[in-house]
Amino acid sequence: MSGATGTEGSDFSHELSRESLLRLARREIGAIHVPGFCPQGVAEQAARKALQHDALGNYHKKHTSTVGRVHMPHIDTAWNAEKISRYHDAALPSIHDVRSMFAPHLSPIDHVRLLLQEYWPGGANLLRLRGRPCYIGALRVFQPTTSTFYPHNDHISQETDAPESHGVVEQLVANVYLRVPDEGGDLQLWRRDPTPAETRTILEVEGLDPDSVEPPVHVIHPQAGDLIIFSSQMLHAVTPARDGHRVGMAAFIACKGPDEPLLYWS
Ligand SMILES: O=C(O)CCC(=O)C(=O)O
Ligand SMILES: [Fe+2]
Repeated sequence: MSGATGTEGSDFSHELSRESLLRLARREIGAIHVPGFCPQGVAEQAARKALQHDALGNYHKKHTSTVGRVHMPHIDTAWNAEKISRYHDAALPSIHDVRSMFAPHLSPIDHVRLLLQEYWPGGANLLRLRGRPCYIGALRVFQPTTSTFYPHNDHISQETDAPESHGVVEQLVANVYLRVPDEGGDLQLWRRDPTPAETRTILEVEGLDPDSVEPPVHVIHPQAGDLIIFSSQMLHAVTPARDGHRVGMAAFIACKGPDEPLLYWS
């Protein structure tokens, strides 16, 4: 387990900037970890609301189904036309609802959106698929002791074949942590993509047996309020919490090259 200095060393940047984003997209660094990106009181206010939210449901998965989320993320559309349509209908009202959970403060995912727009050479924008806006800001709830994400990766081609998803050269994911247990709930990062055989297993059963993979390169125990951005195409995992809920906010970021806008969604 490590804090901001443990295994991070020179493989992490601790500021979100034009330079750190470009270096992350080129895989010259393993992550951007900004401690205290969001004030802890603001984070905790939203974590409390997430745990009581009417739209708190589970991911539509077999193995990660104990991980809750507020509003439907795109992955749960599962290539189903009716669900895709519902997802896009709900996208903007869901964004506005999540924003209101942080009011009167700035939502940290909105803050990330603004900084990406300002720093990335080609700017940044909300992803639209077949012209329709996506949701962003999915709140994830890991239950005490039972929720885990096995080693896996995330790529837009697993979720959609819409024309706007073509040409992605790197996919990142930004997580803002709102509540973190004292023990467990660690983020594990490997510095490699899955092999073709591992990719097949990830698609079939949502993740790899942790014993089938070498130890992770980085193990991070985030603090409430931290922002961590890393490549979602490389293997990563979340260990079970030990003594409480783990609540985070996640957004994927597709990168088509420095001069093209970054595209973000949940
Ligand atoms: O909650 C985390 O620390 C990362 C979860 C994850 O797998 C992701 O954001 O893609
Ligand atoms: Fe992931």
